[in-house]
Amino acid sequence: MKKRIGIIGAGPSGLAQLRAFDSLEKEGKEIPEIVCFEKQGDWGGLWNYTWRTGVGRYGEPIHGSMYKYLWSNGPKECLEFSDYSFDEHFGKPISSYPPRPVLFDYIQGRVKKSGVRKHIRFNTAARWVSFDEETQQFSVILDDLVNDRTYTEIFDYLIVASGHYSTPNMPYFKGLEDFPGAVMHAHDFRGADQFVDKNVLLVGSSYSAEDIGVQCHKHGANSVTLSYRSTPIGVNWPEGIKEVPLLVNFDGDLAHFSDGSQERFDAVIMCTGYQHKFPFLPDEMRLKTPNCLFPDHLYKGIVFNDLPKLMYLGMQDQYYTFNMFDAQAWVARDIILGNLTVPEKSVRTKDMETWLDRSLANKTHDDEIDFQTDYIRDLISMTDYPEFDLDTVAAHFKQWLKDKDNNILKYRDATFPSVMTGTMAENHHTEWMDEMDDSFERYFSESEETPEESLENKVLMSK
Ligand code: FAD
Ligand code: NA7
Repeated sequence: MKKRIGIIGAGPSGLAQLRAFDSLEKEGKEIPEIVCFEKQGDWGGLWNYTWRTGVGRYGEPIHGSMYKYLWSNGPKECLEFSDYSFDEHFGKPISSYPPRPVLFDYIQGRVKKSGVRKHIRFNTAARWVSFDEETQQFSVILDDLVNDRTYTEIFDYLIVASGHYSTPNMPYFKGLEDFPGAVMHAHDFRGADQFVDKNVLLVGSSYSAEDIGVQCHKHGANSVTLSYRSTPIGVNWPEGIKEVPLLVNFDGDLAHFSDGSQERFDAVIMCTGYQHKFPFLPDEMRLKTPNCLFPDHLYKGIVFNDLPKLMYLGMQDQYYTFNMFDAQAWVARDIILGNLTVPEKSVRTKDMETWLDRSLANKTHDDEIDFQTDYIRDLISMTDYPEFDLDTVAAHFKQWLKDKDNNILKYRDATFPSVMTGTMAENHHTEWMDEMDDSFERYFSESEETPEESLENKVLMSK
C-alpha cells in the first residue's frame, strides 16, 4: 500500500510541498499518494487576490489579506525559487519589486509546469483532524463546499500549510464603539481608494502599518498617523506620515494617545497582526505560538514534536518566504520517504532549544535576518534542494532595510542581482510613487506614458 499524504492549503507553502514530491517523480522515482485540500477556488494562498471581505461565496471566513496596489515588500531576489528562476519564468529581467499579479504569475509558473494541480481538491475545507494511536493514521473531516458534502479521508502523514496571516488580532480601545468613521483590520483592507482626502489612524508598527500607511499616502490620504505600542518603525517619514505613541481611547472621532496628545480621525485601521489559528486541529495537535522566527514545539521549525507525523510549513515570521517554504517542504518530503530520520524526542527538544535560545538573543533586524538565513542553511544541508548563495540573500535583505530607512517612498525603485542567475534586475518603467496601476498588463507595457498620463488614463478607465 502506498503511503497517503494529506496537505491542508495550496498557498506557496502547500505548493512547495507538491513541487518537492514532483521533483522526485520527474526523476522517475515513486512518490506517495498525495491529496491537497484548498478551501479557496484557486491556488496561491494570500497571492490569490479577492475583493471580498468577511465571508466568501460558500460562507467561509475570507482567507485573503492582500489588497489592490500591493507591490512586493521585499526584493524578489530574496524569495526566488532555486529550482525555477525569474529568468526562466519571464524570459527577461524584470524589476526587483513587482506588483502582486506578477509575483502570483511567477508562483503559478512553476506549479503549472510541474502539473501538480491534479493533486489539489479546491473549494474543500479541512474541518477536523484526529489521530488514531493504534493505526498511526490521521482522519481528516472535509467539507466539499460546492456540493455541500462532508466526508472523511485517512492519511499516514499530515502537512498543515494553512498560513497564519488571515485571522486578525483585533484589539479593543475604549470608545471605538462610538467612533463615527470606518474601523477595520488590515485583513479587510482592500486598497487605499476609500481613504482619499481622509485623516487615517493606523495602529501597529510592523509591515502592515508601514505598507498600508504608505499606500494611503501614495493614493491621496490627507494625513497618515501610525500609533506604536513598543517600538516606532522609525524610518525617515515624508511629510504627511508620522508616528505617535499608543492610542489610549476615543472620544467620538478624537483619539487620545499615551503622550497626552490628541487628534481627530476619519478612519482607523488596526495593523495589529494576526493569530495562528487552526480551528480544524484538536488541542493536542495545535501549534500555539505568537508570530516569531522560531515557533516552539516544531523540530526544525517543521515537525510537531509531540506527534512527528504531523508537520507544519511556513509558520515562522517571514523575512524569507518562497525559498524557505521550499527548504522546509524538501525536508518534510525526505522525512516522509524515510530518507531523513527524525531523532528521538529528547534530541529533537534539545535541537529546538538551541534555536529558541538563539532566537531570544536576536536584538536587531540584522540579527533576525542572520538567524533565518542560518535556519534555512541548516534545512538545505539536509536535502537535495538546490543550494544558493544565502549570504548574498542576507546582504540583500540588510540593504533593503537600509533603503527603507533612507526613503520609504523610493526603496521599491532599487534593483538587485539574482543570486540564482546573476541577472541584474531592470528598472521599472515608472518610479513606484508615480505608478498608480499594479496590473500585469501595465507592468509589462514598457509604457512611454508620463505618470500624469498614466493617472489620467486610470481615471478615464474607471469611468
Ligand atoms: P497562505 O498564503 O496564507 O496560504 C494558505 C492556504 O491555506 C490558503 O490558500 C488558504 O485558503 C488555505 N487554507 C487555510 N485553512 C484551510 C482549511 N481549513 N482547509 C483548506 N484550506 C485551507 N511575502 C513575500 O514574500 N512578499 C510580499 O510582498 C508579501 N506581502 C505580504 C502582504 C500581506 C498583506 C500578507 C498578509 C503577507 C505577505 N507576504 C509576503 C507573506 C505571505 O505570508 C507569504 O508570501 C505566503 O503567502 C505564505 O504562504 P503560505 O502557503 O504559508 O500561506
Ligand atoms: P506583525 O508583523 O505581527 O506586527 C503586528 C504589529 O501590531 C506589531 O507592531 C505589534 O506591536 C502591533 N500590535 C499587536 N497588538 C497590538 C495592540 N493591542 N496594540 C497596539 N499594537 C499592537 O503583523 P503585520 O500584519 O504587520 O505583518 C504580517 C505580515 O503581513 C507580514 O509578513 C507582511 O509581509 C504582511 P508590538 O511591536 O508587538 O508592540
